[in-house]
Amino acid sequence: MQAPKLIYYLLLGSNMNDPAGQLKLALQHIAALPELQVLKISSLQRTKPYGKTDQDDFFNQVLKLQSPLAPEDMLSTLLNIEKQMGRQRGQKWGPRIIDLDILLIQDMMIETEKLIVPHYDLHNRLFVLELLTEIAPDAMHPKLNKTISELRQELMSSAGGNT
Ligand code: PH2
Ligand code: MG
Ligand code: MG
Repeated sequence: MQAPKLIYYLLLGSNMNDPAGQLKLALQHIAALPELQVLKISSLQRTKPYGKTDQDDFFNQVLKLQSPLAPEDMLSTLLNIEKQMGRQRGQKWGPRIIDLDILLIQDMMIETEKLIVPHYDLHNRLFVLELLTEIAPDAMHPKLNKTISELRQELMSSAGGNT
């Protein structure tokens, strides 16, 4: 029997060595895998560094994928692409050549040592909500019980916005 397919939303990020080029390369890696089917692609945006602000601007993009891979297998597939692209594991918030994060997997809620879904901080990051709103405004955040566009509205009207 074939494994049921899951819908994944991923965040691509880079702020080193031609970040826009790194995102294109990451997308090629993803599209080349037969078990990953790219359904939608957001625009590619230059974003101010969130968190540790004394580093170069990032480029970010969000993808919608369909895949029979289980969440842990998707995670290792993404980590493997990061490794192939030369990612070094340094400081948690430091510059990175590529970061491939799982944002949402349908209405799944996962909290293991390796993986937290929905992404633990997605509702606090305006650049993530802006990009997700382009391709999934009505997707539900299963833990907060709000849609992506509601979360974006909320964050924009809250004091501080992107801080
Ligand atoms: N990723 C981080 C920390 N800060 N800032 C932006 N603009 N984009 C990112 O992808 C990003 C960040 C940790 O993964
Ligand atoms: Mg990240
Ligand atoms: Mg990551």
